Amino acid sequence: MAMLSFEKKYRVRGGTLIGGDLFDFWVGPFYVGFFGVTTLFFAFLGTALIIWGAAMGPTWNLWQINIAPPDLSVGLGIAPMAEGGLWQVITICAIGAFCSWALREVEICRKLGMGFHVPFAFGAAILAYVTLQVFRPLLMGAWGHGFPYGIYSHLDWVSNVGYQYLHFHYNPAHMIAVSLFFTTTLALSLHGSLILSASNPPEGETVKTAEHENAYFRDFIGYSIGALGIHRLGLFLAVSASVFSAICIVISGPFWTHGWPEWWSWWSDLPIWR
Ligand code: UQ2
Repeated sequence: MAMLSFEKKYRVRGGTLIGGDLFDFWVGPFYVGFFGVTTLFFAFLGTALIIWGAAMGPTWNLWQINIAPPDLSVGLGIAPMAEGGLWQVITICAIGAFCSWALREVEICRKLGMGFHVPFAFGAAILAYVTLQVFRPLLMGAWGHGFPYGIYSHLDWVSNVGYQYLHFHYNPAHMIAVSLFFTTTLALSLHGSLILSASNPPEGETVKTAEHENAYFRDFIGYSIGALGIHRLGLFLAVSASVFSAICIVISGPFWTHGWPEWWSWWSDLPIWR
């Protein structure tokens, strides 16, 4: 991997949260740190446990391997390894690895004197995962409500949970989350294409400037959000998509047990129709 000469200047000591100078070093291009070590620990242990779970299962077919959470009858208890315990330890490893990765991002932000926007954004993705695997199962009273680890099995879980609420697309928070995901792709495609169009002029012409970028959108829709603004909008849209994903699943079960289409009867029940 390329190691630019000026990068050495930013390989500064300090900014660590834990471990002081002990893990404050790089391996090749990668910063290590205390949380680099814990990330590797949880990631390798979790992966090894998934392989162990696959070995105990009936197939090595990559699509069909499945490591299921404990039976609903186990409730919030600890299950034997072969009966969901493995799923529980793998979930702990996953959360350990994700949080270690976020904290390693924080240490790098502190080291470079940057804002914490990157770990903040990653935190929204962690929130969505923890909501699915921990918060919702806790509120529902059983680890068995978490999704299984397997390619097809987790897709089946999504389908089954969807049908449990008759038509999940009527979930208002799900509607907002989907709209935010689509708007995120719209914003990134507008931004990516604008940057490429300005920085890849035809042969023989000079690279265009920020003024051209602003002028393009002012000519086009009468408004330019600005170079900083588009990144603020992108962060807002993407983080909001994850947060509304977490909301849409945590309200399904703990706060709404009927089908989602039925939720909309508040509309026809409005007194203004009488
Ligand atoms: C922009 C701008 C950029 C951009 C983009 C826009 C110079 C390089 C894409 C245009 C974006 C707008 C008008 C917001 C669109 C709103 C939604 C909700 C998708 O003005 O400034 O910087 O990349």
